[in-house]
Amino acid sequence: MRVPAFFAEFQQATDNELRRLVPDAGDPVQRSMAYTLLAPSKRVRPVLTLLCARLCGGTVARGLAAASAVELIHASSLILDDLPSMDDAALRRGRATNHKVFGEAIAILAAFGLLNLSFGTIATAYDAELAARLTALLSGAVGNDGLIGGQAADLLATDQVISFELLERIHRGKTGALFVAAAVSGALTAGGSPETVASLTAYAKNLGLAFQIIDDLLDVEGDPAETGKDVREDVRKTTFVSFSGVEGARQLARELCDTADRALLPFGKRADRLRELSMFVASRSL
Ligand code: GRG
Repeated sequence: MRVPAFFAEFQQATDNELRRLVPDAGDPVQRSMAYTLLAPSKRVRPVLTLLCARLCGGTVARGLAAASAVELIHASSLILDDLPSMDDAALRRGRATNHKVFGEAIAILAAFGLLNLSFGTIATAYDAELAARLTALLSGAVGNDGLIGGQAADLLATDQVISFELLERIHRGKTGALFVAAAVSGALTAGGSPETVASLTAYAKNLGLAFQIIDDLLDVEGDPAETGKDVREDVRKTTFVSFSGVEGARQLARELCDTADRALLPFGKRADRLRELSMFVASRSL
């Protein structure tokens, strides 16, 4: 399976900007940053940012710094997630995990380097008012109500029986929060109205959870040659698949994508690309 054809334009723009921000050269920390950041990725989150920017009448050029900042945060989280003290993973983006190549100390510094660069990129790309709004948005997505909180709850739930509500809360933080920030940041770079931002928030919230459910499914029945990461990483965790079974999880992801699409009704045909994105998310194998 491939990503939708329209991804190419956004992936290319993002990749070029990320290569400019973090050339694969220089000291070990920079090479370690580039190693994970520039490895093959679907770039779903920056694609979402740029689609939302366009939907709100903006351009790829103006949305690109926000899209890159979101991807920098994502790459940072992947390095941390794979560490021996977290998921202890060996394969990521089709390559040995960052700490396996650079060692744990450099990998941790590289993750901080990417996170730091994300906020620096926003600060230098936009006027003070927009930069402040985007910084607040992204720092909220990274924080205790987002990636960090979700990850902590996920780690504490290892080997524990947890409720569906807690499982959902974990993944709304670990995965959903950055999807929402990706969509909203794109809209803000294009001056999207509060109503538009609310609709895109609802879309991205549901899309992000669906994305995570399929991620759980791929942990069970995915092909590492296609996903580029280990399978059976989640055996000690409650997942959407252990809760609902393979078919139940797939159905749940479809329902969430339908709910996501309903939030796009106010945009009519202008949101067709976002509908294509949710169709991809519901059926992806990579
Ligand atoms: C301080 C940034 C920061 C994070 C600390 C480690 C952590 C807290 C959170 C982990 C978040 C995490 C890795 C969630 C999993 C999200 C997920 C489904 C990743 C796979 O994303 P894809 O399929 O990967 O989009 P590619 O490689 O295509 O980008």
